[in-house]
Amino acid sequence: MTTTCRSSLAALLIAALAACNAGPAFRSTDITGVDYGRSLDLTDHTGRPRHLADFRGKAVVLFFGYTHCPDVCPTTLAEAAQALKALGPDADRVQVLFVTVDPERDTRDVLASYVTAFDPRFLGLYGDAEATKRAAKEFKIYYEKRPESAPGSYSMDHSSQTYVVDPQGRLRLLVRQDRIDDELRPQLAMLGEQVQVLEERLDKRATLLNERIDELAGRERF
Ligand SMILES: [Cu+2]
Repeated sequence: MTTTCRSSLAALLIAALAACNAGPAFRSTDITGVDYGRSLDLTDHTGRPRHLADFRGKAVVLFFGYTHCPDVCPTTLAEAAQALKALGPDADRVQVLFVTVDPERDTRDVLASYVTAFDPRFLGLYGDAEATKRAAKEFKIYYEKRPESAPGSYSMDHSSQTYVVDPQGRLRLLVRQDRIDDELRPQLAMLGEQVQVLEERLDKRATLLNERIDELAGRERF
């Protein structure tokens, strides 16, 4: 599982956002409760130190790759961009993170122009060799330099899975490559409905809470 990292990101987004049991069954692997993928300490392409906790409140779509990747990474990023577009305003609840496994060539500037070309909301993350190793290990990502015929040139083998971390910061899904693109639209539609239901529920709760506060405040006065 080292060459392609194409996956149906929409499925991930939906599953991560649909934080209720009534949601549809997703084909991605539910890895809720695993003891890895709990932290991430890297720098984003604007130079800001980033931790997984920074993204609480958003579903995080996380994958590891490198900008010289000839096919897999650009395909995945393009798919992610498409998924965000299809989410419309709900895309504000999603953060796509692209962690480079090739920090030697993927400098901050390279990452910045690469990821934002797909979607300006994407964040590229990088670290030094040690930090990269730690991040990859934490998420069980394999990567290795593969020298090519031209002197000094190389490609990177890397694991192809994409992860989804839920808005509470818990690693929830592992999505393997080659997920069916056909699922994209219908699942996005489902997501839209579920988000709406959740929002209505929250609105209702907020109203009830406000009424209760008013009631208590009223009592205090007498
Ligand atoms: Cu790649």
